[in-house]
Amino acid sequence: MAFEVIRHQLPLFEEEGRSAAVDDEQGRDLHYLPDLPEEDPYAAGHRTCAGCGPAIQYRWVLKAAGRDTVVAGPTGCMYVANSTYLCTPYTVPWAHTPIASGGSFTSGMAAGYEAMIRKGRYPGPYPNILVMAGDGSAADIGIGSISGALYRNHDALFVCYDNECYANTGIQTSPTTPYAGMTTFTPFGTAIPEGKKLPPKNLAKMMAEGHPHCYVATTTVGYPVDLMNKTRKGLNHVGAAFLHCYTPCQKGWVYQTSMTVELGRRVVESGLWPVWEYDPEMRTYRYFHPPVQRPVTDYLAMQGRFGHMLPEHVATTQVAANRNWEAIGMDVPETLREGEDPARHQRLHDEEYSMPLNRGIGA
Ligand SMILES: Cc1ncc(C[n+]2csc(CCOP(=O)(O)OP(=O)(O)O)c2C)c(N)n1
Ligand code: SF4
Ligand SMILES: [Mg+2]
Repeated sequence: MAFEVIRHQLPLFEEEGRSAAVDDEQGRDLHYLPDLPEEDPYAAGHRTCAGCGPAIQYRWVLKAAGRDTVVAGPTGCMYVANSTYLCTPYTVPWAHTPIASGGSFTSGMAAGYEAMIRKGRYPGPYPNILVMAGDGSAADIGIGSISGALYRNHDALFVCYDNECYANTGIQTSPTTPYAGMTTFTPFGTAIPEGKKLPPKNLAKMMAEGHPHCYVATTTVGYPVDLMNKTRKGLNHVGAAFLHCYTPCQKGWVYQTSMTVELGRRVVESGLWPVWEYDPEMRTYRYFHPPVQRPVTDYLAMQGRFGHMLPEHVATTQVAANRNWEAIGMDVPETLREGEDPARHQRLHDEEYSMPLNRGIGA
């Protein structure tokens, strides 16, 4: 006899007035809410850097998932910095996987729980099963195993915490490192003044277009309620889900440690990280339209990794942002169009900013 597999349906949090969907003065800072869960399956005491974006993401995702959760973590900062000998910050079951195997390991967990529940060997309900992999894992070394898991539609949430570099091994470039982002493998110099020459891989769109039966979404640590709700939607979706989260790396990007969440908003407001949701039933995208549109310099100037940029590099980045605005159905203001002209810029170091808060060291 086969037993029924009962699944959780996690309620969503009220978002209105709490995200960047409202003006700065009204709601930009109203993210820390009394009705969010008190539990922290990712407890204090880990050893990530101060201001670590991936650690913030881990905390919010596990808060949203709750106690009945099993989580896997492929090799990366969030494995190494979180698990010293006999000690992890998790109060839920956690397992490390090789960097390439986050998808296959999580497939096995999902298939195993299903089979055990059906056979009556696990009382259920089906737990929240998720993996949180870095960009080096999810967009590069382990993309095959995650794509396979999405394709086979295992009932799990596959999260990429994207700090836009291979952080744990010394800030090397990854496929999601942005154009002109300086890493230890993309130094700037006379031969290649921009540092990184290539545009970033559009991982989330690849996942949505390539696996149209899956729930896919993007988010950032700048919008905790959005992050938590998309976590819950991904877990509630019966089948595979993929969440791509922008998570600044203080050490690799060189910015003031208190600015992690601010970066998570400015990257959206400057058009460099479109926030959206893909609905697998309707096969449509729903794009978030931020109320503020900033020049890319408001974002770039906060980070030392961009401090070397020349006028033409800033203009190239503004071109990319403007194409993103158009792609998500927003008008491009005249001032931002003018920013496509290198003659409108100076070296990033000498640029003026409309919101000159906290310049990155070296920028
Ligand atoms: C097959 C394989 N290649 C290389 C490594 C070395 N390695 C360990 S952590 C890491 C960086 C992973 O980067 P990412 O997934 O982006 O996570 P982050 O360190 O940025 O958190 C690398 C390359 C490895 N463990 N396994
Ligand atoms: S190097 Fe970056 S990703 Fe790694 S722990 Fe530090 S801030 Fe976090
Ligand atoms: Mg990384």
